[in-house]
Amino acid sequence: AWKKFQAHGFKSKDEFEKEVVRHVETTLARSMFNCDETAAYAAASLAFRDRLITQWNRTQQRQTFSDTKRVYYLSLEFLMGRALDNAMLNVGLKNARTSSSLPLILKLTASAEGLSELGFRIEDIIEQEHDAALGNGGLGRLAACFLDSMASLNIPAWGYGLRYRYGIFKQEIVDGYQVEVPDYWLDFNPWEFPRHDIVVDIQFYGHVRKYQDEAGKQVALWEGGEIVKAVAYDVPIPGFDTQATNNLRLWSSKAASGEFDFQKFNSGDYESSVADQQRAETISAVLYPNDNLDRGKELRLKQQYFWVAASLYDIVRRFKKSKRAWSEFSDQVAIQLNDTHPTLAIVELQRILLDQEGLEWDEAWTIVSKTFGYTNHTVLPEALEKWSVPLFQNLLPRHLQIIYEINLYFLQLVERKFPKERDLLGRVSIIEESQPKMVRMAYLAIVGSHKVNGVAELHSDLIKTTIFKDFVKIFGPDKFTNVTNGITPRRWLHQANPRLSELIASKVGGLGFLKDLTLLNELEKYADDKEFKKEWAEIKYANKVKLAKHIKTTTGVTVNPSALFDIQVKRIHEYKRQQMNIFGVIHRYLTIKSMTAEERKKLAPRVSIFGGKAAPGYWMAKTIIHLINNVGSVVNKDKDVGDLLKVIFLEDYNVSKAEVIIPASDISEHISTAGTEASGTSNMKFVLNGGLIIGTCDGANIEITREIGENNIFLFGNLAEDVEDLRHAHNYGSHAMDPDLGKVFEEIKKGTFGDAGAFSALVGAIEDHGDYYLVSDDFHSYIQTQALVDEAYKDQDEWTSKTITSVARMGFFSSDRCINEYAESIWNVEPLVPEDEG
Ligand code: DL6
Repeated sequence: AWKKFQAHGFKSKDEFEKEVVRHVETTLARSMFNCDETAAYAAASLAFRDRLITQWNRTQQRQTFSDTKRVYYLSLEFLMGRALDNAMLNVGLKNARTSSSLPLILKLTASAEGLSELGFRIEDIIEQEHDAALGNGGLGRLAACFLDSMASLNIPAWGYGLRYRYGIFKQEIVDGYQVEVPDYWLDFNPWEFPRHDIVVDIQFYGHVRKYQDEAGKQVALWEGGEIVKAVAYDVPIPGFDTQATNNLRLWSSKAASGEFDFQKFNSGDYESSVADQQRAETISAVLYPNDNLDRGKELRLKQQYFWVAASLYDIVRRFKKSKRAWSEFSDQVAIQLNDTHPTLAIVELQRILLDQEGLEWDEAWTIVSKTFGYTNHTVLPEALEKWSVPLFQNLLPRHLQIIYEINLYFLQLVERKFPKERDLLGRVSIIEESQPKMVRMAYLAIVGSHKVNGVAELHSDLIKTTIFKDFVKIFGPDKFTNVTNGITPRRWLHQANPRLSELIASKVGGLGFLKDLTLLNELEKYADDKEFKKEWAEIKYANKVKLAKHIKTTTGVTVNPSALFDIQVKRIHEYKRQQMNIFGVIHRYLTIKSMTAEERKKLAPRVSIFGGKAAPGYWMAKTIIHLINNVGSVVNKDKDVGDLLKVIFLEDYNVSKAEVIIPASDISEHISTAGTEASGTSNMKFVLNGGLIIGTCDGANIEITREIGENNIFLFGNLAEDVEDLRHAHNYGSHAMDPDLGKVFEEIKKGTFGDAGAFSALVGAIEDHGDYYLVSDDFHSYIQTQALVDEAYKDQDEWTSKTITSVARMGFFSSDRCINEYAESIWNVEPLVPEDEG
């Protein structure tokens, strides 16, 4: 294995060391004497990057020469996290077959030893890297896991996204409040290659002129307006245990002139001389920080068009090089729309084929609708994108015409199929007849795609029976399918939890499970093995000690690593119900306070850990953060309580922090109102890292239960099918508050956790305004189930067995399985195995 490793990694630690020194001295122009950790990180990354380039070039050439079908994954978010650790894992293992008795952590051989000889610890070097945080939450992280899986499975694929100058903001907690700080992640980024030769002109505004050409054909010409340039930046995506290295292309915006206006500058008009440039650069400046919320801002539509137009230009250019007929386009190209954000790509391809390539409408539309697949990630009405028609008319006049035409043909089809159903036409029209009229992007995505999928079974069923019900009737059920989400075991087990990964490898015949996660089922026979359980529990404890240290350094609070770590980390949102969690914590606090010393002794100590960002304009979510912090500052210094309860809010939750937090959980919370969380993916990460979960019957929790068994999960709460009736009852009948929740509210109102007024809206939403997220309805069952968790945790031996059994049964949740399903049932693409790996 070592020999094979040498083929594409570094031949020895000396070679790696030499490369690092070379980069320090030549690329960074520093001497080894003043090489600090930042410089060592830069040099190590550049050394690994050099290895990636060779493989990346080879993969691209092979894909081009073999003229194979490619997948293009269009996502406005890619939440990549750190790259160096991942590159080391993937490059370091190159060509070493995982099924063989591979040395367990090869990456440490060359890189760790090499760095150590230079005087650095590899962990400290990895810590230097700034997360690439070009996403909000689940949707963006899913895209990153998919890139890893596509490369690892040798699927020819490109990701296309935006190169935001500022990714998601950094969160600081000041006096218990969230404060947003810009994220200057691009200060130094060795993982991208600017492609100054790949520049695309993108047009906005202007008008459409229609005329007849010499052959008498109607032609539409989009004229005038303004041009902005899209510049490509490429990020290599190495596969694991393969040399295949795919590409993520991110577009950056630049003024068409590229320079400021000299005339204005010379006449002293300094400010406006740079205005055009700044306006152009604004397009790719910031990631909109909303998760599951659409705000309909013009700049966001500009971002969307800028990105899809540049990407399609690129895709079409690549196709045209093959000299194939247009009718073969969908044999060569599969485009997946990650939610509705890239839906304009459907319209843009139709425009290119009609206006630039001169195809007839039907011919063009057949190609378009065979090319696209659309993944829906939410049923929340506030997240379903709609754009105002006047906004569209102004920014993209030709696209609006095409949308109207798509809609016309679609409605004619509906009318033919269902001639008596006049209401249906209004319901499914892509144009909503509101004031102003709106373009319904999800409907456009459905009409223009050949497959539509949800991201977990319940979610895929829900979209078919609720928001897209009419479309199932029109197109038939086969157009709608499910692909349950998954996670990459490389990052979310091996990288985040190397000791657990090694222990598993020692029992399941090596690291092969990182490529075929179902091999984990071999572990099940160790669920009652004393020695194995001991090691397993020791690793969990060590991970908790590591998190406890992080908590101490970042919050100053000392937590006991033997306590039950109860974690909820995800975006803060009312539907995810962090408010229910903190109300439960207050209930626990009040219970402890009312207990005798004897009673307290019987309690399992708990640390309740929260983390997550609130969208800056989402006031209620910010109030939840405020309450968590205020409860923490009361509880954590209450001597009556001591170690029995600690409440922690971890600042600035992101991918690299998740890699420390997730392996340390005993229990994690996935407690959304049933029917609201499309899938969730952190639920999978927590279980894969040997934690149990408490959750509602929602999203992928349901399939996790199916796989790991009801005895290994703590489920509670109302079911999705009951939610509508309950809401109706709240609005039209009486809404009796749960008595325990009532006591919690009394305490908040008394001012125990600071100014009660600050939390009146949070409490009022439940007490007086319909309790839309059913917090009161589920509270009793939540508290009772938490009591079961306490009980179960007392039997550490049984708890450990449960976690081992659960991990053994998690094979289904690999993003490799997911990508195989997409490849087979949606994209119709085959892997292209690198030449010497076949
Ligand atoms: O599919 C990835 C992820 C799911 O796991 C989450 O349950 C879901 O909330 C999230 N959806 C969005 C939707 N945003 N938009 N648009 O982020 O997708």
